[in-house]
Amino acid sequence: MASPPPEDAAHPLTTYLQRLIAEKHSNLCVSADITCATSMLSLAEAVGPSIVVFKTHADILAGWDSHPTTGTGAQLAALARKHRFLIFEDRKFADIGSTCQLQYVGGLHQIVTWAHIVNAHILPGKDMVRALGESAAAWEALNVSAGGIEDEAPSCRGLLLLAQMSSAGNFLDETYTSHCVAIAREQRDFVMGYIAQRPLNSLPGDAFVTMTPGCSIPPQESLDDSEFVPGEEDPLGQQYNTPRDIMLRGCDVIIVGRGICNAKDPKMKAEQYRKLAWDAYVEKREK
Ligand code: S5P
Repeated sequence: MASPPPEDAAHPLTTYLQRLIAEKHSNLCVSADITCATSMLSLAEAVGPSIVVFKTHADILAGWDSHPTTGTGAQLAALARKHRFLIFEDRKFADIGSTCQLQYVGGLHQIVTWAHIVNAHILPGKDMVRALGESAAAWEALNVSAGGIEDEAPSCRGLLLLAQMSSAGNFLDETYTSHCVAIAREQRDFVMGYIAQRPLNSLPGDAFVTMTPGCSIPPQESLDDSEFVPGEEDPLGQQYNTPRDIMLRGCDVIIVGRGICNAKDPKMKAEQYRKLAWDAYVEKREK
């Protein structure tokens, strides 16, 4: 990988994401929590204009086609270029460095070839973050030498550290979160930000993006009954806040799964989330 960026430089994907946010008036990441590869692609096509990030769980998808140029990953990458969004594979790496490298580049999904962003738990320690970064750098070099595909997005890969989780009773306490922040600062050439419930930037050089799951619209504003209630948990301990609350905390992106995937009209629902989050984001910036 190229020499590390200056202390206060944001990761190129973070800079690009901020540009997409400003140009698309969107802080929305739709999480494709559905189990069919074709439906996942249809969802990306439908919500593409309203989003800045499309999050996948490749391992829950039936019918994944691993062909390098015509398969599911390649088709999703084409949709990302068409609608201008980043692809985030929510793989939550959590193994030793060597195994994580294999999981990132190999197997059925070959994640590094189509996902701009992946995420990791830091439980195994910081060498695993370095290991993923090395695999990303190897892919970047290969892609450049192969001529790459013409793409407005930077041809590099980024990592989000899971610094805080949305589920009730999780064990990611403040000490754990502060270790995430330390690792992010140390490896900022690859780490672009956090999955967290609030922004964690506190030093002048910090330019990490914050993406926040556990987001739902209050029932009185909801156009259908697909949502969970903010302030309450789903039956399995997921906790929700409103797009407005999350944006007013200073987070950059809301992550919404079932609230949009299970809606009668996901395209319309995505627009509703986009607008609620964007209005609150503007309000926060003007404060
Ligand atoms: O702390 C977290 C981290 C993640 S990445 N809590 C989460 O819910 N997620 C993911 O966000 C989760 O895996 C799911 O894909 C999505 C939230 O889905 P929803 O249906 O509750 O909106």
